Amino acid sequence: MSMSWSRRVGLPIALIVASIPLVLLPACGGEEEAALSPTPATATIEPTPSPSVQFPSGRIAFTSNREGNPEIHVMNADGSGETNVTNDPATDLAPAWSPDGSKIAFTSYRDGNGEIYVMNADGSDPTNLTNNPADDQAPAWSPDGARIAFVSDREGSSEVHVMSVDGSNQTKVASSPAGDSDPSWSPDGSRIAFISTRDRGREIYVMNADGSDQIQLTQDEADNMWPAWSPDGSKIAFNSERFRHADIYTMNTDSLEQTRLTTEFGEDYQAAWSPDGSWLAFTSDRDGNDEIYIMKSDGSAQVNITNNPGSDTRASWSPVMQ
Ligand SMILES: [Ca+2]
Ligand SMILES: [Ca+2]
Ligand SMILES: [Ca+2]
Repeated sequence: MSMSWSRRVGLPIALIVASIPLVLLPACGGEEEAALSPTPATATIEPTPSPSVQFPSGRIAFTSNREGNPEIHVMNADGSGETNVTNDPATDLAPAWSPDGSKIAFTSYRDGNGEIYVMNADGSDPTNLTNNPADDQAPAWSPDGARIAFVSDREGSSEVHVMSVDGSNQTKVASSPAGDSDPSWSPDGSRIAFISTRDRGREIYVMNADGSDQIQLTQDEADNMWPAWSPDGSKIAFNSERFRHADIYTMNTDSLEQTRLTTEFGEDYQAAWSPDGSWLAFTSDRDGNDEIYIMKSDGSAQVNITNNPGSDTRASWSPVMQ
């Protein structure tokens, strides 16, 4: 009798017990649960920035899918005044400001494959610069405004290319059988930092802008990605997964000494410098989905400035303070 009872109710009880954590987790709603949850259920929680944080000025472009597909958005550096400037049904991502702040280069798939586009900062007059059937992406504007570095797989593997801002003179500058990506110019325009997989994982390298004198800067078991040269040239910000999750680091370009800036649970990546070098924008999913954060360049005052359930990534800070 008891065996029969337990057989009959054993499965339902197990199902009920198993379902309790699923029911209770969203109701618990603490910060730890929110950070651990893969869903954006708690994305509307407002951040609680320190009242002492004085937001920097300037504008930040970023990629967001909050309106249904990836678009370039522009906002003030305190998160206000956010505007979708591409408004195209295709995927638009990876904004890069021109040095004078008047234009934004970006990657778009509106023509069927990745192309480098440039538009005015208000989104007007988008123009395809690459016009190549291969995948062209990850634009980076040279500090003198004359050239744009980008990544293309038009000859097989992904390689760093450079072109004039009108799309002419598209030239491969770095070549290896491995994939190279994520170019970032030094502020004097003489060198380009980039990522390569030529030494197993992803590592950060620098080279002269013509591709010569390639030097490996990071060498460890973790992936090191997204180099961003500081405006004074003294540091390269990047992210590394050496402590399991991606964190933002800076590296002194002379001593190669590294400083870890983020320690929160979650992925912190894609650092971008403010024009005066005192702030960094970056992407973090510590609040449950990708958001743009800013922090001071010593890692203090980390604040979520997007607070949107969509995916908000790839910040680029306008070089012009306004
Ligand atoms: Ca779009
Ligand atoms: Ca293309
Ligand atoms: Ca978001």
